[in-house]
Amino acid sequence: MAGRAPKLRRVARSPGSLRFAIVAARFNERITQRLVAGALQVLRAARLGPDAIEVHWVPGSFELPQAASHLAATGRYAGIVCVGVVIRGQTPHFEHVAREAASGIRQVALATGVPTTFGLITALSEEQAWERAGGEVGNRGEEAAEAALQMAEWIHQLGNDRAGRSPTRVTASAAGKRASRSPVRLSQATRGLRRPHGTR
Ligand code: DLZ
Repeated sequence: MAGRAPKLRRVARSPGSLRFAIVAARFNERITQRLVAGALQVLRAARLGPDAIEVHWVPGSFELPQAASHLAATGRYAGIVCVGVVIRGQTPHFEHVAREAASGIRQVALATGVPTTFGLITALSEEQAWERAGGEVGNRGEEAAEAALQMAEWIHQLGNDRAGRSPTRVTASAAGKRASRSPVRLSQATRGLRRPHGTR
């Protein structure tokens, strides 16, 4: 049975300089637009700063991991939400694109430590895809945005987040500018969000 998007809660205060990126695949763009809208809605509900959400478009889902990797390497983002729509066609192309997107996104998250979430629809038909883009079966973009917020918060609570503070590769002058920024307040962004299953 298909899953449903979690019910979202809003948060009370602005976390200032915290940034999130959405990376979206243009293939099946009309459906992907719905995923982007869902992700934006969740991130805006978290009351991030006015310039804190960026949307980057790439040609197809295959390119999502590479784009996410470049974004993560900047050290500017507390989370990256990848969205795309892969629909089964007449050839095994579907499997290659879906598999590489999934494993590439996982690799970016593990290699960089930046929460990089999987907001892809992998569907057998266009109808199934629409159902998962704000239809009967929820919105994969919303879910991936909420997962990014929750992971960013959890990493912050561990004291392991570096977003907006000390990226690994920066010039001396860029490092100076970063050091003068106010610290990231992740808990403000995600306060009130649903906790993962099985936790209190
Ligand atoms: C080529 C291709 C095909 C057949 N199907 C999809 C799809 O269903 N969803 C998607 O996001 N992208 C698809 N692509 C494009 C690839 O992701 C990629 O952009 C090209 O293979 C170029 O690398």
